[in-house]
Amino acid sequence: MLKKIHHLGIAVNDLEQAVNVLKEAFNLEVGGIEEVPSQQVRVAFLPVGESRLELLEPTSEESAVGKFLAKRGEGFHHVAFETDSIEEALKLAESKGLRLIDKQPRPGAHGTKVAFIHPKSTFGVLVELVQEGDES
Ligand code: CMX
Repeated sequence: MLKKIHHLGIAVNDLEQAVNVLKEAFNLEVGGIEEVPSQQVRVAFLPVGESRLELLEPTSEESAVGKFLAKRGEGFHHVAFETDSIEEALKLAESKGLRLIDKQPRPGAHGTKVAFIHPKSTFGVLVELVQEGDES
């Protein structure tokens, strides 16, 4: 049901600075920068083979990423798994006792559908499920 690691999310204080460092140090392309108002973040995607890094900078201290940075500082924030059927993947995870943050998928960046699973039920790692849309 899961196809691959879609991306790894990294929380940063300064998006442009982080993009430049990783782009130059690892000779990566930058797939695009966009604001996701519903999550109160600005994000940049840097493709790495079939997967990518997602750098996340909060636009509000009260956002999920803003609170994460205040508490833990910059670093690994979440792993995102790509699935063909996000509804089925959510149903399975819930049936096995995982704590869903999103019971229903919601719109993510680049026309995707996304849903999060609480890190307390997945060994301290925040998990995102992603289903690609037609635009991505
Ligand atoms: N990874 C691991 N643990 C995390 C975490 C993360 N990314 N974010 C928070 N936690 C930990 C907290 O440190 C806290 O741990 P302790 O209780 O041991 O101190 C615990 O989870 C619960 O924290 P909380 O105070 O109850 O809840 P928060 O208000 O910090 O919210 C979470 C945590 C995961 C529910 C919230 O961040 C959330 O809903 N995340 C999903 C949405 C999201 O992360 N969006 C940003 C990405 C958007 C994108 O990719 O476009």
